[in-house]
Amino acid sequence: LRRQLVECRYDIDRLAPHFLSIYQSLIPPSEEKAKQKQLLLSLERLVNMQWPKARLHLYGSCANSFGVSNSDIDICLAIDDDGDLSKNDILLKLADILQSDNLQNVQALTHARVPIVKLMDPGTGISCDICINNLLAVVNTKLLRDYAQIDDRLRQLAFIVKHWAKSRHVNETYRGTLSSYAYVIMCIHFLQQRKPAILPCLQQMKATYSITVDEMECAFFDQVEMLHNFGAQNNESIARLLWAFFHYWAYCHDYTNDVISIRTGSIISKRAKDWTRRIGNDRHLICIEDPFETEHDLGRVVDKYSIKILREEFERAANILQFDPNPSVTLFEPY
Ligand code: 3AT
Ligand code: MG
Repeated sequence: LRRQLVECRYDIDRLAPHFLSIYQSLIPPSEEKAKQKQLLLSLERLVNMQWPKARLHLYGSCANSFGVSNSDIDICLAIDDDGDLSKNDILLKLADILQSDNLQNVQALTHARVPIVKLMDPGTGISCDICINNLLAVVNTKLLRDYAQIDDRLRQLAFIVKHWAKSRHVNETYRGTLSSYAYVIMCIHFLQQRKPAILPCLQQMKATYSITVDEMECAFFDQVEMLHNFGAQNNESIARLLWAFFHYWAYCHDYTNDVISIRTGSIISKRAKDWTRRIGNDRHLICIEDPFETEHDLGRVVDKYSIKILREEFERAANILQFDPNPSVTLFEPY
């Protein structure tokens, strides 16, 4: 069976227009972006009345260019610890400030894994989560956004993979499947590995952007406008790439030994990272290295039950793209 599946169907490229139109239907309209910017500015004005030097940054899918319409927005409050206030104090103070404005459902979740203030802006209907000083997320958001500008096929692939993952309920970290962030990293890695490559490895190139966050140096090449032709030697269509992506995760990835790494633009071994044993809750059943926090396995949420579900879903997707007469419908059938 494995051997049969290595060559994809002869007419795979004819499916490209179907997948492109699905991609297009998922892209948020530009008015939505404008509304988000507006909300960000008005929140910043409020925050600055209390903390004049504090800044608000968008991160996550509303800023990394992998967001679909009507997503909630993720905001990071960057504030200098003036020593007196703990993170929780800041969070509670922030909730107070926002509460007194015309915002709804303001809630401080101080005990969450990432503590946040949640709120809803009745003017725009936009919901947002605000966290404190999570600058690493702001930097990894920039890395993803920069990759997206190099070749359109990354955004196309990642939108469709995220749409598939949501439809099939395998984008639920609280139930042991993968985050959207992890799926985008998997797509970047996959496009770095195509022959010829569709994406470069920005962290291995001469750094033009560098910032130190939590004593960690985050550096990469960010003049991506110079890389617009990078993938031009490769003319694979989105349909072919989608098939190859699922085929890789269904039949080719070595789950026992390999870690995917967009930081190095290669596959590295679990042994080299000492990810061969379960330590605490880290089981390393599917290994996806975070580009900056290299000791973090983005697959650490996956357990012995959910790994089975994930792999079955990768196989299902690969087989649908291989054999199904109408794959652009079947692929996303609700679970
Ligand atoms: P959705 O469109 O909301 O599904 P998203 O891109 O907002 O996707 P997530 O909700 O998974 O993605 O995460 C929001 C951001 O938080 C994305 C990334 O900048 C950061 N982030 C998420 N998970 C991790 C992680 N494990 N390590 C570091 N940063 C992370
Ligand atoms: Mg999000």
